Amino acid sequence: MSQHTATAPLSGGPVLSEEVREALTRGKPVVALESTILAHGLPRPRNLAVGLELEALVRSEGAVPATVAVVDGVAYAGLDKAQLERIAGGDVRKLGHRDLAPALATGATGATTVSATAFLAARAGLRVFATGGLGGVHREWAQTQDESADLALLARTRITVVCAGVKSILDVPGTLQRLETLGVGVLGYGTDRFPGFYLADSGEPVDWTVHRPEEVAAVMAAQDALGGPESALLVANPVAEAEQLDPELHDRVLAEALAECRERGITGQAVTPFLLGFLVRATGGASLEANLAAVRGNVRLGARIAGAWAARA
Ligand code: PSU
Ligand code: MN
Repeated sequence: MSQHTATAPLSGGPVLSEEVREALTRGKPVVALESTILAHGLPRPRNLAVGLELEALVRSEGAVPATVAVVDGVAYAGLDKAQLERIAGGDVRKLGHRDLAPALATGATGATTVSATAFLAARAGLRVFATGGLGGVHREWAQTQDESADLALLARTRITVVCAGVKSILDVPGTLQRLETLGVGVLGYGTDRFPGFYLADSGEPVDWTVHRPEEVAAVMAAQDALGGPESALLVANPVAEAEQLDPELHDRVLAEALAECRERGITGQAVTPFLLGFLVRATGGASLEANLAAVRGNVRLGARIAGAWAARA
């Protein structure tokens, strides 16, 4: 039996790889992984290597990876190598959850953002999802009203998202406020500070701190016991200080990136990839290394949380 034979979903959710389906049937830990970070957040060809590395990292922690994407109009949780290559190969769309229906109907191929990944993963019955940094409220919000669809979707999706906070290109206090308004729970993992994506500390506090995967699983169980609303749980896991981007370099280059974005009139879905790409170039790749360190840490922790969650069942 090949681990990459896709299986039709039971109830209209994404098509599962054989490996994911079997893990779900047996109550084994599974971690959903996002594909926009690969297709639109990381430069080629490194992105394909990273995609494979993240899947291997999940396996090394005893869990099964389920990378989510849409290929030729079909949504998948768990990609084979050829599908991952398609997503990493470039020229694929960026799909938020609102884009899923048109993508399916037109046979499009696209990478899923946090909102689309969380939606599809939850439909597949997955409970843990690891990514880099969430989308959120952009700094020019008062003019553009640009707030990522990630936030509203997470307010009504029962999934645990391990992230290094929200991308520091955003209005971090504004995003935290929106998460509070939307009723999305936030746990600091081993910290009482909200992480700053490339930085270990965004400068903002978090209200709740946990130190072990079992504690996260206990919070997830308590969410279910409460019975609603069906909101997500964010586990905010900081990048190690030794691996973070130099905070001074970060602040300087970010100011340049935001100015350039404004000058060029870049808006909508293009804003986040532009800013991330600008930072990579302007830091000589240092932001990329910090980004990858954060993602690796989140994927590892996601696998451990999935393990603790599976152990409760
Ligand atoms: N974090 C990264 N790289 C990324 C993203 C997050 O390290 O590319 C993506 C995620 O998929 C997130 C999206 O959902 O950016 C947010 O984009 P927008 O602001 O257009 O909603
Ligand atoms: Mn946006």
